[in-house]
Order: sequence, then structure tokens, then C-alpha cells
Amino acid sequence: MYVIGTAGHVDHGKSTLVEKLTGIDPDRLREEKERGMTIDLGFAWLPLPDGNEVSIVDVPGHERFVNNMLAGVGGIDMALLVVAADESVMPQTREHLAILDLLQVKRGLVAVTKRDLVEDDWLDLVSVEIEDLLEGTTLEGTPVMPVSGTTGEGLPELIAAIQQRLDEGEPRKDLGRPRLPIDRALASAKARSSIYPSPASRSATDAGSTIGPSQPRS
Ligand SMILES: Nc1nc2c(ncn2[C@@H]2O[C@H](COP(=O)(O)OP(=O)(O)O)[C@@H](O)[C@H]2O)c(=O)[nH]1
Ligand SMILES: [Mg+2]
Repeated sequence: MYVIGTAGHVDHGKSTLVEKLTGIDPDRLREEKERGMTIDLGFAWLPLPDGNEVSIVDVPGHERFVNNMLAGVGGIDMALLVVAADESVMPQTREHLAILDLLQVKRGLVAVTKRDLVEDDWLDLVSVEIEDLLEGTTLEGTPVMPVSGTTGEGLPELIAAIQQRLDEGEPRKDLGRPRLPIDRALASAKARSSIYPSPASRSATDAGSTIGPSQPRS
């Protein structure tokens, strides 16, 4: 299964877009709901037109939580860079793009959210600013697509573009050895065990299957 990671400045509409696309609210923590802001990674999945599903990792945009953003985009196949049409490029737009560039993420889409809040002329200016920003990065030439997480405008086109972008690349090899990177643990005082939320990779696994530690190689 492919994994898409969101990226972009706080309040630019990443989580709203993920929820509108998938029906899943990626802000699962109580504190996130109370503050109306993503703090930790959120997870959702999107059925694609071809019948496959794609996982979505929603990242926090606030500069204080950039460490969580970094943990989320480590294993992604494609970036969904979100820029709000009313605010355009902001500091964490640049910072997240720099991270994606460093990680050599070459496949992406830019969603210009809050399309419902701006006039066409302004939208054109914002699109040019984004294209300029992408120049010289791994995401140069990435399609820039206006959408609204509120009205749903542009979402069918965005889903079609996601499918197309994923089809363009080499599918990941199924090595028959599922891997769950333990790069971070969510341990809580109440929990009796830790949760390792990174997406499993390298192999398809069925819901409910038990994954154990791999045997040391002899
Ligand atoms: N008008 C309008 N508001 C939006 C849109 N997308 C998000 N919002 C609002 O913008 C605010 C921030 O959205 P959120 O998804 O939490 O942004 P995030 O920090 O990037 O995840 C919320 O109040 C949303 O309701 C949109 O397309 N149009
Ligand atoms: Mg969010």
C-alpha cells in the first residue's frame, strides 16, 4: 500500500482536507480537538478509483511539532503539500518543503486549499508563487491544484491526480517480510504497552494478522 504524507503550514487546511477526502478525522487526541490543532501524526486511508487504498499520514504544521512532522514523512511515497489560498506560502510551507527536498521525495501534489475564500486573480498569483517556490527542489513541476475542504470543490480532480501520480511510479516490491519501523513510541502512563504508529511497509498484511519480531539472520 502506498503512503501519502501531508505537509504545510499550520491552519492551512491539511486535516480538514484529509477528513473531507477520507471521512476520517486525523486529529484523534483530545488535546487536538480542544485546541483545534494537529499535534501528533494522524492516520487515514483513501479508497482510490482503481479499487486500491492509499494510506495518508497527516502531520502537524506548527513549528513546535516539526519533530512529529519529520517522523511522519520518513517513509512516504508521495507528498501532499497544502497551501491555503488566502495566506499563500508561509514559514512552515518552506520548512516542510525543505524537509521533503532533503528526504528526496520526488512525487507530490500541491493542494491549494480554501479556494472558496479567494477570487480567481488571487488564486493565480498564489499558484505562481508556489511554482516559484518549488523550483530547484525535488518537487519542481508538481501539479498545483485548487481545492476546498469546506465545499468539496476540486476534490474529485485531486483524487484522480493522486491515482495518476501513484500509477506513474514503480510499485513497491512486496518482499513478503512485513516491516514495522519502531522509530517512535507513544507510551502513556495509563497504557500498559506502547504503540508504534509508523506505517508497516515492505509487504501486504491482512487486518488481524499478528506480526512478530523478525528472526535474526544466521
Ligand atoms: N473556508 C475554508 N476553511 C477551511 C478550509 N480548509 C480548512 N478550513 C478551516 O481552516 C482551519 C484550519 O484547518 P485545519 O484543517 O485544522 O488546518 P491544518 O492545521 O493545516 O490541519 C479550520 O478552522 C478549518 O475549518 C477550506 O477549504 N475553506
Ligand atoms: Mg492539522
